[in-house]
Amino acid sequence: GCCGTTPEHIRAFASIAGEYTPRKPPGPPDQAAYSGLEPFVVREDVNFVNVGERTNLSGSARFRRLIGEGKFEEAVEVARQQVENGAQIIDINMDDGLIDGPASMRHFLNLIAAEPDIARVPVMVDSSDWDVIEAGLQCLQGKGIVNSISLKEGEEAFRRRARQIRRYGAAVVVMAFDEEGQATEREHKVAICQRAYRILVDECGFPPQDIIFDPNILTVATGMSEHDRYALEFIEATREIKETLPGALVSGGVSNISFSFRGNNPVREAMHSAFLFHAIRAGLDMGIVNAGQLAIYSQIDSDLLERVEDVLLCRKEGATEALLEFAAGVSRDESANAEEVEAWRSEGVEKRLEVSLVKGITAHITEDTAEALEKLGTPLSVIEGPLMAGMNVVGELFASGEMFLPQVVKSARVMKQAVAWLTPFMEDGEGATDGKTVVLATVKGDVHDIGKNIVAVVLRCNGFRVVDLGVMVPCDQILETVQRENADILGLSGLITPSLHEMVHVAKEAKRLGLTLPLLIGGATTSKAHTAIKLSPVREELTVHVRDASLAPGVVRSLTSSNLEADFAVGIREEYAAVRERYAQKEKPTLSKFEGAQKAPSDFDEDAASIQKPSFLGVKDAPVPTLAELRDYIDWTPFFHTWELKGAYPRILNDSKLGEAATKLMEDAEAILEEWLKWDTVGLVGVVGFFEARSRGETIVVQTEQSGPILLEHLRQQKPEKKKKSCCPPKPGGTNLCLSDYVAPEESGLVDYMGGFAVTSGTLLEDKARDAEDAGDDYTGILIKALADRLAEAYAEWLHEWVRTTGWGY
Ligand code: THG
Repeated sequence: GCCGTTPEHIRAFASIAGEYTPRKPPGPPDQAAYSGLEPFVVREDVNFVNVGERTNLSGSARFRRLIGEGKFEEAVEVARQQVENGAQIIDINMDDGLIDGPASMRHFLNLIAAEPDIARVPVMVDSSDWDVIEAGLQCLQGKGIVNSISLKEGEEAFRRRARQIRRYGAAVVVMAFDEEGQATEREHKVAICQRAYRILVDECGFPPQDIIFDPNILTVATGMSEHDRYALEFIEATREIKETLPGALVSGGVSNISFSFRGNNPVREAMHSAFLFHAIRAGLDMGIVNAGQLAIYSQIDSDLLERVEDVLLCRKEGATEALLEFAAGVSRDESANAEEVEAWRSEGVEKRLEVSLVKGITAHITEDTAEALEKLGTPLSVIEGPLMAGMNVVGELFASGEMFLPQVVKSARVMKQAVAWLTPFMEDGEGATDGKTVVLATVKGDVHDIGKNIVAVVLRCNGFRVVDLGVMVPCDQILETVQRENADILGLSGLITPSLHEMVHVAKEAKRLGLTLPLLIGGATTSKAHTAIKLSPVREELTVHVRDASLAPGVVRSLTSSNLEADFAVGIREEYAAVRERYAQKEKPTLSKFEGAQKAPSDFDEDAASIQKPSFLGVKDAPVPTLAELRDYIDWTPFFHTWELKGAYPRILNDSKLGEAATKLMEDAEAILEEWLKWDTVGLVGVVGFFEARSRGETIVVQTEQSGPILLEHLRQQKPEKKKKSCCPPKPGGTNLCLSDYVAPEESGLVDYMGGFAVTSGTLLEDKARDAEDAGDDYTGILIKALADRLAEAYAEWLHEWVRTTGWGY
């Protein structure tokens, strides 16, 4: 041709090239390989892959707090710390009921993508929610891992997810779940993995090395014998999976194994390391672990190791008990033996009073108080001397976090008993303290008072005079009391949202009357933001939000001290001004037009709506469960929150800081429940009703026998279309819903229904609580209320189940 190449040239090239075999283009690597900014190939010589577990909302209290507070930048440091400590992959989990999972996943992944030290490692996107996983996959650079899918919802769903993951080019963790649930035994685990392997490899085109099986690491040493073999079953399943499913990897969440020892890290770390030692020998390739916190197997204390392995390998009868006993010594030095416990009884009377107060022991309080009266001469010198000194110790221990609320309330009980014993010896008028006065009230419309009562007890312990007006207190009564008592501080409490408006009203009235005392705001519905934005601007004087009871004494002391008040006030004013500033600058959501929202298609589908008729119409007394039945429905976590022991039940019982206080509290609660179990009834009462209902636009029209139709009006969502910058397409519909859309519309001609119920556990227990409080035992009074609150919730739960299965039966 044109450049002078002749057929001779071509023949010459061909004869030279003919001596070589053609190059085979490389197929996919047969070793597992992932990547972040850098590739990570799991070569033969990689003994075990560390996956960092801490970037997990339910796996790290710190990470959860940071994400919950929107401090994503700080949360990124958790990821960095995992990588620095040797994580070769990081597992990221944003599953939490209150957090927008996909958005958080996206935001967090985008942030770490900009951090080369972190982004160099591959990411394992961990969620039980497909939307979160997909959001994650769309943000990953390189080749990540999906954690996880399973056969739990059958093969069809499994195949669909697997193919989607394959399209994103990710590897996948497959949990050993199937339609029957979680596999706990070797055979079942292996069978599920084998079935999943065939589907993935034969039908979905997965290379075996992109499959990671997780045969479920489950918690051992729980005290239930069914759990004894969990570690062994995992290890044996791992061995068999590695033998029968070529190319696939095996992984697991290692820290799960030791949940029963939460709070005791030395024991947990020994368990993880010993477990890994055996599991890796059986073929475990990878594990989700707290990177940087693995004990070295050969360095584990041999006594501890022996007991740990007895448990893990199920080597001995009673292994759990033996480890538990040993563990108690590993974490806390509970040196208090019986001799020491009694030793304090031979101390001087002042010291004995202090010990009784600090430990909350009432057994000796009258005899010791009597002795102190004899020694010091007057009741007042006993109260202002050793008793106040003891309470000051309590106050200091509380402030420094060494004592917790239930213990403080118990101390107050001891104090009250001592004072009650001394009162008959006092002259009239004696004992009236010159302490500052705090008026407390739960505002009109609100009946909740457990938290407020705790504040009252805590303030009294700190030497303040408290006038507690109780619940549902009208504004004028509150302000009259403030004037009459010449109060120094007014504290308002509220748990439900309408109380916020009532508080604004009280603040306005206080201003109108020219009352200049500072206002304290507390209770579940209140917040620093609401206080700063809605309440503070009402009056010149200070309004302070108090987040929890333990902070109340400090705030009250600052506000009533001539030394501290000025600085404290300046600090609060600046802080709240900043809150208002931020609020003012926040972008306010724009709403779409109501008419437009109304026109959006409703999801109501006549054919799909299979309307079930309730077993009766009208209102009836609800069935009442026995207390024994109800016990299983109790949600204990909020019970601990009431006492400012913040943590989830049951793990809080083993918490290194709160565990002891929580366990004692639980024992006291159980003792009361045991007592109640002996009664015929605790006074649960409920009513339940079902009614014909139809929807008319945003209105639900409810037919009642007595009073004709009742109209329930509802708001319709007016959310604007999702912003374009989000990387997922907006979901169709779903932004303009109204509660009425869930009831058949009138024009459908169908008859639909609506139900409701109301319950109380308070008809008898309220009196019991008052009896205890009248007897000077606030601790028991608050315990009873906190339990009654749990029983009401449990009854609602129980009744809801009854409605769904029996009363309505849909
Ligand atoms: N398999 C797969 N994925 C998983 C698990 C699994 N993901 C989640 C979990 N299990 C693995 N990750 C963790 C993370 C942390 C803990 C346990 C498992 C843990 N955290 C401390 C605790 O709860 O006591 C947190 C203490 C703190 O707040 O600092 O133990 O099995 N595929």
